[in-house]
Amino acid sequence: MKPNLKDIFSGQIYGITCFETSCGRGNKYVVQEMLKAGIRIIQYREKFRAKRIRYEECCWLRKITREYNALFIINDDVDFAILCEADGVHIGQDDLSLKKVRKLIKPDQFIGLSTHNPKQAKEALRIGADYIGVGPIYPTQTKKNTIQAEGLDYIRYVSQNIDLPFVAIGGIKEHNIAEALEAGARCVSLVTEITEARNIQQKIKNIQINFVNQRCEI
Ligand code: TZP
Ligand code: MG
Repeated sequence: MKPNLKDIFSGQIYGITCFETSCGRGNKYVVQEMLKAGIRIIQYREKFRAKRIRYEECCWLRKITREYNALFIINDDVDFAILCEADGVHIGQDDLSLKKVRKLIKPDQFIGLSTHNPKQAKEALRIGADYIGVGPIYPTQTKKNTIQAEGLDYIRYVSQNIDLPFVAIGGIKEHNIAEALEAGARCVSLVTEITEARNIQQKIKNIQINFVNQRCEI
């Protein structure tokens, strides 16, 4: 059975690997720090590593995420998602179509789709994405060749109009995450804010306080 993503995404940080910005620390170390600090959604996203290394890392990360009862999602590499038995696969607008990916994966695996504007969000709902990425919210250096930042209005639009779990992403930091939550995000990804942190667990704890504050306001 597919997991209930609406529940799982609620009040959560969505962790993403980025070896390039991890200050020489390996993905295994970085993800372990994320898991120890309580992150329960991990996406493996490596655009510049050799395929064999990516596969080995995915196998290892699948094992450790299971131990922590965390979701494991693989970006782009549908073949790895099948072989490693990831929980889900994340694709972008220019990747293999959602329909084709659906044909390849198991019925209990889910698909996340990156969206950058209301039109793409509506289309994601129509074609049956299980969750969507919403961003970039602010300018970011992490995703190459990405389109212009959409800003908080895009979070507001999705939270009010699109009945799908979503993760807000792009340029979100400890200092501006409150704005994203206030705009309606329940799940947020902060890639470099976490991978570049000297003390990853402490950084995550500082970020998590914002979710607690938000719950108190409700
Ligand atoms: N998708 C949209 S923006 C982005 C991805 C993968 C990168 C976000 O990285 P950062 O460091 O949080 O800006
Ligand atoms: Mg992609």
